[in-house]
Amino acid sequence: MPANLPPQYFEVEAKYRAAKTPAEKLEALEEMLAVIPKHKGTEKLQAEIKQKIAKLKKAQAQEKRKGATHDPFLIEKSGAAQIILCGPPNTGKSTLLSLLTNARPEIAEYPFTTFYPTPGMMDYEDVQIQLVDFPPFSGSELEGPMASALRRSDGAILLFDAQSDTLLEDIENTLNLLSQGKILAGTQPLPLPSPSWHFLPSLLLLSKVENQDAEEKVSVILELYRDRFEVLGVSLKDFAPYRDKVKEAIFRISGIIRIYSKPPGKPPDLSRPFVLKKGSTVSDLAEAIHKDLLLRLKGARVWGSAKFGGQLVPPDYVLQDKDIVEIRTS
Ligand SMILES: Nc1nc2c(ncn2[C@@H]2O[C@H](COP(=O)(O)OP(=O)(O)OP(=O)(O)O)[C@@H](O)[C@H]2O)c(=O)[nH]1
Ligand SMILES: [Mg+2]
Repeated sequence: MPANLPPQYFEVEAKYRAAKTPAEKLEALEEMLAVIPKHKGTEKLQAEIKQKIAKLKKAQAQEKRKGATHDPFLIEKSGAAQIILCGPPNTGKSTLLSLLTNARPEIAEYPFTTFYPTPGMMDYEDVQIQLVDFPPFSGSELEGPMASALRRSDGAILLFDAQSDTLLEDIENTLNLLSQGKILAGTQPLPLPSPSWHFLPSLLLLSKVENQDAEEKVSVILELYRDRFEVLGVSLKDFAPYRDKVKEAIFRISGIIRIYSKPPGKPPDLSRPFVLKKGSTVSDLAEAIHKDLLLRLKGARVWGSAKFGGQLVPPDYVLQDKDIVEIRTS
């Protein structure tokens, strides 16, 4: 039986052939099915179209599932802490990553260069800290995956261009965007508006500080935000004089301490610290060394933060960065 197809059908068929994306193809196929006369002569053609539609729909569903599991902002943590570099476009985030790690992100004079988060490893004395270069914040909304990544991280560097004519606005916009994701940034812990909020340890870094005007702006920002942030002005063009200060500041917000364990009667192993969270106690260290150690723990001798070297301290003694500890068991 002849198909006797109407001209309308050939129009949508041409559209189908011209379609570039699977979504366009699917749309054209559905139109073809709608306009095709439904009689015996077109049954075979109808079946073919339906088959093509089913195939495309299946592929689309698969893509969606893949997309759902592939979140570029799910950055696997490595090293002792993960710190995110974020802020408005073109402030030097990628430049900073390239100066402090071996990562080689794209850097350009124009804004919106970085599309995906890019990690790199920064050596700080005897630990490694992961830095993640973020795409710039923009618009009036903080994307959900970005907010989640910030909440999972250990801290952030909020980077701004000191030469921007709208520096104060840039800073306030960024803080507002973070607030939208219920993220409160600050260098020292701050009271949260409600328990669903998250405190993000952060530094306020100002780049492009290469003239008097920019230096004066840094002083103003320092004055305005001194209760909330540690503020540092730097030039990433001539970074050498700032490098150590910036690395130390990053370490301070990372929320970690390094503890060197010392076997009784032997010198400490200063090459491999135990990395613990700030506020950790002798008990936490014992647990990190070996679970069984905790059961037999009596206390420790501490060199460093203790009043005198080798002082005996109880299990709940709070350790400080670079303490040397000799665990005492029963
Ligand atoms: N003079 C000067 N230029 C800088 C400084 N920091 C960055 N730049 C320049 O600013 C431009 C932007 O640098 P990027 O590192 O790509 O900035 P970004 O923040 O990663 O930019 P987006 O990915 O677009 O958000 C580049 O041309 C850099 O060379 C600085 O401290 N001084
Ligand atoms: Mg970038």
